[in-house]
Formats: sequence, C-alpha cells, structure tokens
Amino acid sequence: MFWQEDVETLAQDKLQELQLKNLNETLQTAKKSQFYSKKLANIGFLKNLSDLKNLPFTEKQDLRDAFPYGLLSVDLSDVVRVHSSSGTTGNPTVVFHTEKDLREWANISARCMYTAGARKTDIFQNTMGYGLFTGGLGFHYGAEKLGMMVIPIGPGNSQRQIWFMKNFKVSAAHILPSYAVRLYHAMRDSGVNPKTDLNLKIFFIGAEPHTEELRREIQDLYGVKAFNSYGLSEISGPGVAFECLQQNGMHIWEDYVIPEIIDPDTLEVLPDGQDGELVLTTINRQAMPVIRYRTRDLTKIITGVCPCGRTHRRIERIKGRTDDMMIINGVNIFPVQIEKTIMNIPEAGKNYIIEITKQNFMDKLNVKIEINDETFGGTLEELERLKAKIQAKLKEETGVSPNVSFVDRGSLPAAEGKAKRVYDLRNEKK
Ligand code: DLL
Repeated sequence: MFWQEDVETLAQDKLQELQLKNLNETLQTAKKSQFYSKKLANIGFLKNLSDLKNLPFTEKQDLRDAFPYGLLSVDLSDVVRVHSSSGTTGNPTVVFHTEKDLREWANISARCMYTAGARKTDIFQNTMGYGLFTGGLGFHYGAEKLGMMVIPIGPGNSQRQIWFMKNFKVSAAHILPSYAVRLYHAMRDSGVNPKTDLNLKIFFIGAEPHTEELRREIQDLYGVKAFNSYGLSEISGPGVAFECLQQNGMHIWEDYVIPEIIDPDTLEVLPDGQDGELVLTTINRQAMPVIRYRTRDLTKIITGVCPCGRTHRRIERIKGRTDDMMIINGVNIFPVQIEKTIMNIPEAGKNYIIEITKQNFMDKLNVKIEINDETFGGTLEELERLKAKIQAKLKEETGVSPNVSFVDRGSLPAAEGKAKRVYDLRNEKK
C-alpha cells in the first residue's frame, strides 16, 4: 500500500521536525552558491519552521539572471546532469543534479507511481519527452526503481505508440492530457478500441493544466484511472505532488519540499484552505536547492486528513498560472474555465484553442473547437444550435461573450510537447 510507510504516514509534528532540520541544512548548502551567499547573507539558523516566511523569495527571473552557474551549490565536478526549461525569452533556466539528487528524484517518482497503484509487474510506456525536459527521464528512473519494465518511447508517432501498447500489453503510461485525447483519435482511426484491444489500466497525466472534466473524459475513453501529477523543472520535475487512489487532491511530498501558499499581490502567507500562489522550498537537494520559489501556479492546500493514510498535505488541482490569466475587456479568465465548459458539453470535440483578437478597440475571445463525430454527422441547423449552446455556456462561466467556431478534426496545431491552447493575437500586425 505504501512505498515508504514510515515517512508517508509520519505524524505532522514529526514531519515538521524533520523539515526544520533539513531546511537548516539546505540553507547552509544553498549559501555555497553565488546567488544565495548574497541573498541569505543575514540569515542564520532558523529556530522554527514559521521563520521560513521571513526569508526572501526566489523568482524565475533570478534563475535566468544567475545563468548558468549562479545557483550551483556544489563543486561542478559533483554535478552529473543538467535539465533545462526553455523559456520563450531570455536565458533558459537550468537545474543541476548530483548523483544523490538523481537517486532522490527516482525515489520520489517511484513513490508517486506506487501511490497510484503501479507495481513491478506493470509494463510502463513513457510517452513524455526525453532530453532537457524533465518528464521523460524523471519518471523513467522512477519507474525502473519501482521495477516496472520501461518502454522509453518518448513523444509522437501515434502508430508506434499504439503498436507498443498492443504488443507489450502496456498497463501503465505517462502521458500529457492533451496528447491522450489525440492518441485516442489515432486509435479510433486505426480501428483499435483501447478498452477491449489494450491492457491499459493506469495513466499518469500532468505537466500541463487540465480540468477534472478532461481527466474524467480520458478515463472514460480509455477505461483507465488517470492520476494527476504535478511538478516543475526548478524543483527537479515530476514528483512534487501526486494523487493517491482517492483522486482527491495531490499529496505534496513534505519530506522533499516545504509548500506555502501566498497571496500573489500582498505576498503574505495564507492559511491552509485559501487560494493563492504555491511557493516551494526544497529540503533535500544538493546541487541546486531553491528557497521560497514562486511557482506562479494557483492552488490551495486542502484541509483535512486523506483517508489513504498518508499524512503529507494535499494541494488542489492547479487552477492556472498567475501569468496565464487572460484579461478580456477587463474581465479575468483562466483557460481552464473554457476547458471545463467544453468538456461538459458531450457533443463538443475535446480539442480546442483560444484566440484573443482585437476588433474596433475591443478584445474578442475566439474559441475554436474540433468537431467530434456526432456533431459532424449533424445538419447545419444542429451545428448552429450547438454553437449557440456553447457560446451561452461559456458566457455563463466566464462573463464574456465568445465567438465559437468549429474546425475539422486534426486541423488544430498539434504540439509534440505541451499543448499551446492560448494565442493572444492582440498585438499582431495585420
Ligand atoms: O512540466 C514537469 C512535469 C513533467 C510534471 C511531467 C508532470 C509530469 P516544467 O516544464 O518546468 O516541468 O513546467 C512546470 O507546468 O509550473 C505548471 O504551471 C505546469 N504543470 C505541471 N504539472 C501540472 C499539472 C514539468 N499536473 C509547469 N497540472 C508548472 C497543471 C501543471 N499544471
């Protein structure tokens, strides 16, 4: 039932003792880096965990400015791997790992997958990108540590994915939620019914925002249980927080990180149960600890104890990123609100993009949805009725009147990595 029962069920007060001890050690390690030697110069030994809130934040821009080695806390000769998240502007952020860091990451990834029911008898297909992106290699080593047979196929080439799934009786897969939808269509087009022709039981889905509705859809399409997986490169990658069999929030592994929720405007720490931005401090990393890292991800800590027996607190599904929010004529909207609405309309397809344009000085929200087979078969009149229905539901959910249009299946841009859903064309020259 547990990967490491002692630590997963450790009482909260004991967990906090452990956190304080490891936090103080981490601060000493961090101060060996150029960046934190200055930033934490006046910070001594912390007596209480609550002293953490007096420490300065670390931002993505700090990582960029310190590129390439400013946050390195160990001798370069002790570094065995680097990962990187490609930003669209400026320097990429780089993250370093010692051999111990990689061992710990493999362990926490194994713990995640075990928590969701994976066992050494499972055959595991890893469709996440290998390379600088953390999704592939991160869970690869976790899956091997757990003892599963790993198929390190990486992303893309749906026919090959299906071929492996079928011939090796793959039971567990690591997959982007947006790709799960596309792969299902590829299966249908090739006459493969995932429920009867394949042996899939567990999906680990994450790396991009998605709604409860999309998760349910994926579960229904494939006949699997799909578990939400949260992580970010700056804190290793996947393995930061993961759902247990209850599928009700993600346990954030508190022997690896200390989570805080802050108000993104006032920067004040908020109590459990309140919505805000997740801030994370690593407490067992050597090569590159990060202190009070502002993730920009919006969530809350769920109050109450999980029936699964794990004592590590849970975070709610990520609602969006502070920098994801679209402001349409002054109204704030998160892309997941659009997804939630679309997923609740059975006749609508499951692939969509959002375009924001400007018309006569006014913002316009355009939602382009792929047609699914049922709607495609319908008459023009039925299509118009469906369009009006989606428009009304979107207005109800967001407060903004969108333009809805249908596009042919397969015609929306398909990324090999994370799906790009929002295209802000307001500043595009005509
Ligand atoms: O996406 C790590 C990862 C790989 C997580 C595989 C899960 C599975 P980055 O590329 O650095 O790392 O992107 C991190 O992606 O700050 C969130 O905004 C978003 N994100 C990650 N997981 C989830 C999730 C990997 N389950 C950024 N739900 C994070 C919503 C997620 N957003």
